[in-house]
Amino acid sequence: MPEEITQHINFDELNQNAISQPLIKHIYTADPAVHVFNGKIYIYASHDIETNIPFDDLGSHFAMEDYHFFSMDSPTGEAKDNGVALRVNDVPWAAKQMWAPDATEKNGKYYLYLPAKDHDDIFRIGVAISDSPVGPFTAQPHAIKKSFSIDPAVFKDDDESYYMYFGGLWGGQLQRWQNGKFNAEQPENPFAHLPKDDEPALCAKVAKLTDDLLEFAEDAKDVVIIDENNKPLLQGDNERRFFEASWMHKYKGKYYFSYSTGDTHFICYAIAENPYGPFKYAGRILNPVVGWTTHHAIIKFNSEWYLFYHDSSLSKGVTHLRSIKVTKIEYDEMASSKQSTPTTTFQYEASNADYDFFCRMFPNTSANKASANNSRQHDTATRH
Ligand code: FUB
Repeated sequence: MPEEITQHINFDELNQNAISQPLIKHIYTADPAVHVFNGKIYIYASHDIETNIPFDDLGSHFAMEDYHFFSMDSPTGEAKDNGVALRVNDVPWAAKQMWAPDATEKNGKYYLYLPAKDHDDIFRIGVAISDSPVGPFTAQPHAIKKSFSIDPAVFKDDDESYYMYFGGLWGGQLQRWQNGKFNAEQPENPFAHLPKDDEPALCAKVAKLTDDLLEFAEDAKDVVIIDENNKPLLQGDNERRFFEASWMHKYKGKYYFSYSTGDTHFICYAIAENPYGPFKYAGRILNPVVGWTTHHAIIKFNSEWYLFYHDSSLSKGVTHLRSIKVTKIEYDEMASSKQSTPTTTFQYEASNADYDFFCRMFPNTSANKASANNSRQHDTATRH
């Protein structure tokens, strides 16, 4: 962690001006996946920890070992830590790096979906089950067959079908699965096997789940995001193309797929008529936050919409020590009704206020600068 580069930053001032404060301060938490079960809010989070693992662009320093999940009576209430819900040592197939989880409910049982590296250093996604939304969870002996990569987001549609959206580039290994099997060549190189800039972008994946929610009911399909000309986004379009952190929600009968653009640090979204897409690119939800990664969840609670996200403000810029926050969002119906292709359906000025302040702290910040420097080993502070 190159401390000297963050020394000029007044994090107290930055944090005071932030639109939201960390929900949880006694441990570091990240990658919120959030659901409302029986009228209560549950946050399924990564549990960030300090390690001695050197930074790299594979994210090896994100070496999380367990999960804690949180419950809230309302988005403005306290986030209660319900203790350790699952440890990596209790997952037979998993060796390390418990990254962003998600969960769902069916017939009174709770299903946790967890990505972790297996004993061959390959990211897989497994399931663990509990009678309680906060665990403890019991892991299935094997990962989901034909699962790969990271960041599962499980979406329950109105017809009671369940879909998993997943995938992540670089350390998330999605680029290693282009031919249906793991490409192990150049294991230390996060950029190996990526498409060229003028080729179609790698897509997140979607697969319907079996009735017991334990396996894929089909081979995973591409979540294609198309541009204003109905052409798939290109790999070089890194301010819009998918990188990681899938989330799905439904609004007025349409499917909203949202995701992180990774090395340009935006949360963007795209809209489709059905859960498989294609999804038309529609705009940004969240500008870059403090820290390299950005990851979010969108929920409806008591008729209002909320964005859960994380940043590294509490740790004063340490990119792998993050904290979950929440803020209200609104749909900008005016903007979307004026345009045949909506560009900004969400109104999230609060995020822009944060971003403006952030730009003043880091004067060279701009989306273009962010995209020019794509190294994951730097935190946001060191990028500028
Ligand atoms: O927490 C580890 C990784 O960082 C997640 O899987 C990504 O979405 C990013 O937030």
